[in-house]
Amino acid sequence: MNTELFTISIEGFEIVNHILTLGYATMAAALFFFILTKKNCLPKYRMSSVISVVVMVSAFLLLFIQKESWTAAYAFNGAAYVLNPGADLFTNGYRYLNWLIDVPMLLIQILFVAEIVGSDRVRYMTRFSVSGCMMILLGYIGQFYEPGRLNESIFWWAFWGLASTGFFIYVLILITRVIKEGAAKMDGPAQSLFSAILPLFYISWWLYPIAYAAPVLMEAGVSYQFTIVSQQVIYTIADISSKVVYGVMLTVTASMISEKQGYAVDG
Ligand code: RET
Repeated sequence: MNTELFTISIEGFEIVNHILTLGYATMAAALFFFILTKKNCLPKYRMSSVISVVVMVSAFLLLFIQKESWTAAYAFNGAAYVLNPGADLFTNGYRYLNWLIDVPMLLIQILFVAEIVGSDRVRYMTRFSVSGCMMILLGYIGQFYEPGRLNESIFWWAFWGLASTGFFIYVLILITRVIKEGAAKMDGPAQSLFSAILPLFYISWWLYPIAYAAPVLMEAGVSYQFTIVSQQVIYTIADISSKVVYGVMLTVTASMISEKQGYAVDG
């Protein structure tokens, strides 16, 4: 193996270390936010906060492991960071298993604030869970063949990535419908805030396939270091916006519409 190819500069190594730490520290901080603000809304909306708590715990653990995996995979050779002989390779695989929990949770969470109830809720829950999990599982298979890995195969990486994208498009169609349906029941600032979740969703969720595709840059001659560092930066921005910012927007919307319905937070 040509380990030269896998050299990371001090700056590159530290940026990834810092950004992964920022990621799990944000999840830990937001965990407290969701617990402490749970009672700011009517009981019918509280499942949204409960789901955010579940997502925070799972993301905290994953990002912590991800950072440990990063520091273990490389060793300082006096000038730069190189692959640590005998250590496990750095892998994004854990992320996918975390998404398997978080993706259905994030998609189901919004149904409570959008007040989609009864059989409609069950239908959306089923469609979201099945398509969300399929999207992740197919992407998980594909990431084993990522360009730059020892067993790279551009064909299989693109094949599974495209198959996964089919389910992603379906998720986007469904979420657009849910956000429009929910917003139609609201008015004033709550409606504006809730509607703003749609662009946030589109931007933050597209970052994941972009990070998946980033290694193809290496085929175009971009360095391993630049590719891997930008991939981790993109993932972290995506994680913070799709889980934390999204959850906070839902919590604030829920408290606004609760107040409108005469709910007063006591204590
Ligand atoms: C993959 C594979 C390549 C094609 C597509 C993908 C989409 C991933 C998405 C992930 C979202 C994750 C979230 C996690 C939050 O915890 C699997 C990278 C389309 C959209 C929101």
